[in-house]
Amino acid sequence: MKIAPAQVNSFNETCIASHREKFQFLGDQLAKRGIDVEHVIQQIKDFQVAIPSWALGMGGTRFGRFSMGGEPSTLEEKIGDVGIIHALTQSAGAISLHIPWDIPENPQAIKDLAASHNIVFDAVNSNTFQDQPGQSNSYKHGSLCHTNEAVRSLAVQHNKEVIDIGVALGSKSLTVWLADGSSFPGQLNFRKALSRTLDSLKEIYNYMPADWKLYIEYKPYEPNFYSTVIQDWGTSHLLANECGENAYCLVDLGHHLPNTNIEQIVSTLMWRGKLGGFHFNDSKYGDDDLTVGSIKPYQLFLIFNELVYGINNNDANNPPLAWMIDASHNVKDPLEDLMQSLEAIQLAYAQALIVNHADLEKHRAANDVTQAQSLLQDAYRTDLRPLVQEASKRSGGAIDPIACYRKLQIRESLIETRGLETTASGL
Ligand code: PSV
Ligand code: MN
Repeated sequence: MKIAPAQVNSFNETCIASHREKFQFLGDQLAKRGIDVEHVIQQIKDFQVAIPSWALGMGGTRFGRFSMGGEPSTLEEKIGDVGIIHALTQSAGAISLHIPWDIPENPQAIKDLAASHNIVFDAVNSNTFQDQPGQSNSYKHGSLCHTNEAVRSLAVQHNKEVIDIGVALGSKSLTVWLADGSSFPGQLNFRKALSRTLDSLKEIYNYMPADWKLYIEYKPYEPNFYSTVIQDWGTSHLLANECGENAYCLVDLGHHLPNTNIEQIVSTLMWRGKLGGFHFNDSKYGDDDLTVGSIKPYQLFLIFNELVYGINNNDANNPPLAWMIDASHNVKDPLEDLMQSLEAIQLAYAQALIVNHADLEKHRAANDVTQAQSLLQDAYRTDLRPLVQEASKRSGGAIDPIACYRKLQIRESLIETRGLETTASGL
């Protein structure tokens, strides 16, 4: 199903008066603080976040999964769902595919379908953490790090096939996340496992077209619980450096031990020009994959504050970043959940854009800790929702995307066409 611009416009008519009032008031307040409101709106309008093909259905835990109905079961339907989100928000103009969950049978047809929704293909993701039916060798004891050369070459070959699929779709990057590691002390020779992983990654890297980027994710535990081969950003950075200039670190917000200072990691990686992109989500305990901004919105703002600073002070030529949501939806409508995540990302970005870095540096130079802290909190505590809504409206999106989604009864229509008993591929 496709949402027509007229449907969004007529929804906007129902809330335009109260929106105008709030936006006018906020705009005046910000202008008095010397903030270029038009510039901030333009930055928000330009900001696009990719939706992963595996996050459009209900997720689940190892204890169970509760279906929502109307979930997409084919790649075509998944693209249709991203199209719905993009039509309502105008901020999700890309999809990221996980292979082999979503292998396009006819890449050109899939490309055309995506283009009809104004969607492009973001990074392609390989999967060497699950065995596929009929697979010659198992990934049970690792993939790119495996002790057996035959398994390593199977995993390398898979990554090469993923690159081929990406090339056919117009993707320009490959994201590698490895489950490789060990669950018990003694199981793995850390040094040899890392060295084998580097050799495998180099082979994948060398296969990529020259204008592609390799993003290397890290994660401290799960599904292995004693060690992972790429456990942290330092290891990812080491591997990226060894692979070459088109290899970068990818920060998934859920892939850190509790209380890790992620904003500092962002700052360091940008300083070295090695930050490739983000997987956004939120968490209370581990890799919970909750809605972005639902648990630690201040942390999200502090991360964006470092990103904006890094973008504006880009002496290391860090390339433009790849932005993607990597969340799971166990109890909420996935499309609503993704729109909540998008709003949280846009809000944190907008808040970071109104930080006066020149003043912040003055406070830092004077060691005025109180003022430095207050300056950041002041930006964070400014309610910029009307500004984000204005950006959406000006791009042709809904002032309130979730309210519009409900008004248009989209989930009901999806259930009507796809049925109640549906499962989307993914985790
Ligand atoms: C692993 O936890 C991860 O964050 C990686 O990005 C995977 O590719 C993704 O989740 C989906 O399983
Ligand atoms: Mn991830």
